[in-house]
Amino acid sequence: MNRRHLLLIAAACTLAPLAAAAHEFKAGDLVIHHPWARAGAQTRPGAGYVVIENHGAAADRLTGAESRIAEMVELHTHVMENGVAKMTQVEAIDVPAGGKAELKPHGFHLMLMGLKQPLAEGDTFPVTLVFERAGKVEVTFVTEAAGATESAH
Ligand SMILES: [Cu+2]
Repeated sequence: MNRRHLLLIAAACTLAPLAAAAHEFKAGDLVIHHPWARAGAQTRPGAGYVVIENHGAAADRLTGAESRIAEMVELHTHVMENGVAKMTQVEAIDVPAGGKAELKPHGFHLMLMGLKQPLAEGDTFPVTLVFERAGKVEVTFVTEAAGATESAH
């Protein structure tokens, strides 16, 4: 992460250490809203969701992510195959100029592979999002209830 992003995040971060509290992060033209994950066992991959707005005139792309709580973080989407919804890995998720990328249940998501700890409701953990233009942006995910299909936020 470069110095400019660090300063912007420090200035913009209104993170409250409460589950489901609204929080957002800014990096250049991007505003990253309420990163959250669904609670679950350590033995299964975890899913992470976030909305990324692009207020700039240039398109960006989310090309990867990493977190110290997972061996690997993949970008996934759902596709229908013979009438069955399946997850599949994607190389990048577009964040169009003046638009947004929505990572949400049944759509694009981060898949936290090889969890080093269970995802417990109320916990927070850091994830570094990697963008083609904006570079690396560290955000804090909040873990919400196992049955959550939408963020409580
Ligand atoms: Cu997945």
